[in-house]
Amino acid sequence: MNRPDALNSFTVDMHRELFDALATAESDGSVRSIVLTGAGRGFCAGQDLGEASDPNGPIDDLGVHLENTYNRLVRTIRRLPIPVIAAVNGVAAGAGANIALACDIVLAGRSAKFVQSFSKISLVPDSGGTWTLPRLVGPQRARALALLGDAITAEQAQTFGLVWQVVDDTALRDAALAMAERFAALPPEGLKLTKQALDTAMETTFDRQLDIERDLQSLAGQSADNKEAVTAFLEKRAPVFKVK
Ligand code: T3D
Repeated sequence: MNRPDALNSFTVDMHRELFDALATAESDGSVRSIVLTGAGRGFCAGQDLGEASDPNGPIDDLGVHLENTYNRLVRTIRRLPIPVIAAVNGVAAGAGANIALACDIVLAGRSAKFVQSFSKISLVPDSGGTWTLPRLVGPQRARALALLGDAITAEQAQTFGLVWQVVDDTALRDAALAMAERFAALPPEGLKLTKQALDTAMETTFDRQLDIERDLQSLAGQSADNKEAVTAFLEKRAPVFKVK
């Protein structure tokens, strides 16, 4: 995200550019993971409030706008067959916080902050926040975060379960790229099916999830990636996965 002067807050144009970039990454076929981060001192301050309140601007009804932009973005991130890493390099506010939480792995620089700033401007947490937050932090913390709109530090966010790892600010970029390289070295089919399994797990019963694991494992077991990984293990050599 690259509007550093406005803390990478989203405009309609920025949504279009990010969506195009994700679509290109997906259709390329050789892309094995994505790192989402912000230019400058912030990750993302959510919706550009100047654009949202401009009577001559592109936004009329917020619900329509949400469906066409943030909902489309977080749905895409969840549906992508490759891991998406959020490298939260500073403040992540409003939709910016919840876009980070929609990613598969959240890394944060030590100075990062997470703010559900919606209540301060009389809006509802969006971009999946009302779904993601209680599942990640539990109902009590979710309510406090969403209703108070207090900023929490990267360390607190990690304690709450919002963040996988906190690293020094100067080490964040390298940590995110190193993780992306780790994903690039793993067999992609298994990662894709694992994302699918984890996505359904939050909404289903234990019994139904066992059925889903069985079906996805059946697909995974038939994949060339699984055969190559197991053969390489038995032959004591590094696996070579084919780029699709
Ligand atoms: O469908 C729909 O559209 C609804 C969707 C809503 C999604 C949402 O995300 S709603 C929530 C929108 N975001 C916010 O309410 C956050 C607003 N920003 C802030 O509260 C603060 O800026 C931060 C806590 C994020 C950071 O504070 P601080 O002190 O580190 O920075 P700052 O000085 O406030 O901001 C730096 C610049 O970025 C400043 O511009 P300037 O004065 O240097 O020219 C500021 O105006 C600009 N900026 C920050 N956030 C936004 C923004 N400009 C436009 N929109 C912003 N959201």
